[in-house]
Amino acid sequence: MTDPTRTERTSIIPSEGPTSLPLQASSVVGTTLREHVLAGMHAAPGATGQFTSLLNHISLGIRIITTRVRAAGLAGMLGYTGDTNVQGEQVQKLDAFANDVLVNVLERSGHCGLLASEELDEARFATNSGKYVVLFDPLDGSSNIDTNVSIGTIFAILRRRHGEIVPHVEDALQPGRRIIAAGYALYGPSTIFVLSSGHGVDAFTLDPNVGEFFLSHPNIRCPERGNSYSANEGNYARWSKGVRRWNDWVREENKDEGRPYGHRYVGSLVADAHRTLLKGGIFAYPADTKNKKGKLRLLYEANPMAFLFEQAGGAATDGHRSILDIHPDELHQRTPLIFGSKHDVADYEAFASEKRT
Ligand code: AHM
Ligand code: MG
Repeated sequence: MTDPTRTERTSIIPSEGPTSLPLQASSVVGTTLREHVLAGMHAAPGATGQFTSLLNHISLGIRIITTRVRAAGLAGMLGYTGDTNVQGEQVQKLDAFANDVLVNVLERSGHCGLLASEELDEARFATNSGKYVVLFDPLDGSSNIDTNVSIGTIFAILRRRHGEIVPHVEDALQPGRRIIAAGYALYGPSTIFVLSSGHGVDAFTLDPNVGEFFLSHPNIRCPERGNSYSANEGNYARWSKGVRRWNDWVREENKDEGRPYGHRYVGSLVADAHRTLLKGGIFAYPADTKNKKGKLRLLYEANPMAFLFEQAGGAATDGHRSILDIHPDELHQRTPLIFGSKHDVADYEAFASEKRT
């Protein structure tokens, strides 16, 4: 009998030299993240194990952060440190903790040349010989911590640019098209680690008793069209005419076209993204008269999500162009961010550009 949990897919870490590691889709329930990544390494001719090691260190960081998030109310971790981050926001203790954990595991991996975080003003050099760049938001949605709403960690991995002997801060400022792997961890009822190395998207669920991530959602595909939209409609009056028109349109009654769409908005990017990835539909955080460049950050929020959605057959845009095609100018650059089912994103772009009214 055919095992329905098996897939024939083989995912390959992007080519280029001996650092390339195929992530073999040993997609059987019971497969650990570690086994999945290791199988990929064994299938890659000339693989050095560095990428495998880097991913395993990130996974360790996420497991450590999980333990603190789970115990937040008990361990006296709620409340503010009193510091403000580069965005001018108060840093909560868990933000600082998650940042420290990820910086630590990345430095210890020995394979990260440069890292950048939402919680660090500047990019940080890690290991000179490390060929990878890791950009991350250690704990996104942290304003939700006090009310026990799901939060997450988001990351993207790039290679350092060619020809450099030591890392350079500019290594962080590469367009999302050059991402070789990205993922997020969602700290919800369970902790889920969603990962793509450029050939599809897989999700692993943490068994807290075992302390391992097990493959739970192999080869995720985002439906081509959904029936829900996710946006902070409190900003309606600040949106452009085109975006307001899109919002009116998704709420209009049209039985044949499946409208109105349902409204779902957690206000925690990873939670809204995960639902949209699995169920389809659209998430939109457009620019508005208050956040003229958008609110979300390109390098460690928008780009990893865009990479994952494109890998799952979805799309991500700033309203006019693919998020992954944006050439960054600065580390903490913001962007309008819209992602989801490809037809829903195309509809949004048509309204936002006023090609459709
Ligand atoms: P943060 O990086 O400071 O946590 O803010 C990002 C969060 C996202 O998780 C979420 O999508 C968005 O901000 C919600 O913004 P708003 O409260 O304006 O709806
Ligand atoms: Mg964030």
